[in-house]
Amino acid sequence: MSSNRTDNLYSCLTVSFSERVATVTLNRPKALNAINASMIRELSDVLDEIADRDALAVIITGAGPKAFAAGADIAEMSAMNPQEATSFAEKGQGVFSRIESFPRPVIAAVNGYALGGGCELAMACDIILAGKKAVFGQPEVKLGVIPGFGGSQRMSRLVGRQRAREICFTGRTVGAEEAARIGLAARMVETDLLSQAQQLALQIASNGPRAVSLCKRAINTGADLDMSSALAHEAQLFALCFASSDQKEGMAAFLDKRPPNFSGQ
Ligand code: DAK
Repeated sequence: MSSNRTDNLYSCLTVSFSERVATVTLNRPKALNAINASMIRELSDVLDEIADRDALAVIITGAGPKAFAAGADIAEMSAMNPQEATSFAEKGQGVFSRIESFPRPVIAAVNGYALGGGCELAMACDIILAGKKAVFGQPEVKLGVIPGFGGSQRMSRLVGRQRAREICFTGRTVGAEEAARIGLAARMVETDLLSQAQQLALQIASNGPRAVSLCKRAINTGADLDMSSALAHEAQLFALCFASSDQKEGMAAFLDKRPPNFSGQ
């Protein structure tokens, strides 16, 4: 399956599909892809479209050379009344949680500024690839607010509480090398960020789709449980694999010394 969507269903992002990998590009480059209410709504819609089209992996990146997303849209937020702020917060948190629990792996290809809500969006993804010019940070305290799309929680889970405090209290930026070193990013990519992200997505997509999906669930759910509950949860998901044709195909293919042909069932 390979197609590029050009019918402009979305105003703040674009989506294209290639070899069952969906690439979502945040597309407000003049505002450094700042996340506004429309983009939040469209992110939710595009997840529906990706699920309908049965893509096996998702890449999220930013349009233009400068930014993944420079945060929530400060101009839009500054004019919000309390009801609008509540709705923005609920919808934003909702869509980020949806990315986190989306049954397919989601890779953030961070090509520039990922600040505030942009950093929070990247952290809601499963794997962050940091381009050489990636710049992460939670500068909300400089605006007199705190991270509101889960940043304080996801940052500390990724890099540990000590480092999360230092990053969030100062609002300082974190470059690509440091991000990779402290576990905020999986790794730094020197060149060709998007093709490396596509390569990673294809490598994941060649594995049993159901197993990848259950593995994501095991890691994410287990992270919030004590070890013995997490192991019990892992055992349940492991057992579920044995009700799938992917498990039968994967193991039969190994024994037959041939590549597997997974159906995702
Ligand atoms: N919002 C709106 N516009 C933005 C923006 C943003 N976050 N970031 C940049 N822009 C716009 C700039 O206003 C400028 O527009 P024009 O003046 O050209 O019309 C254009 O993008 C280019 O930006 P600059 O001229 O500033 O470009 P520079 O290269 O000089 O600087 C920069 C790049 C990224 C260092 C700088 O733009 C910057 O500091 N941007 C703001 C970064 C920031 O503070 N981000 C955090 C935003 S606060 C909550 C949920 C979520 C949140 C809070 C609560 N609840 C659930 C309660 C999230 C909050 C945030 O994300």
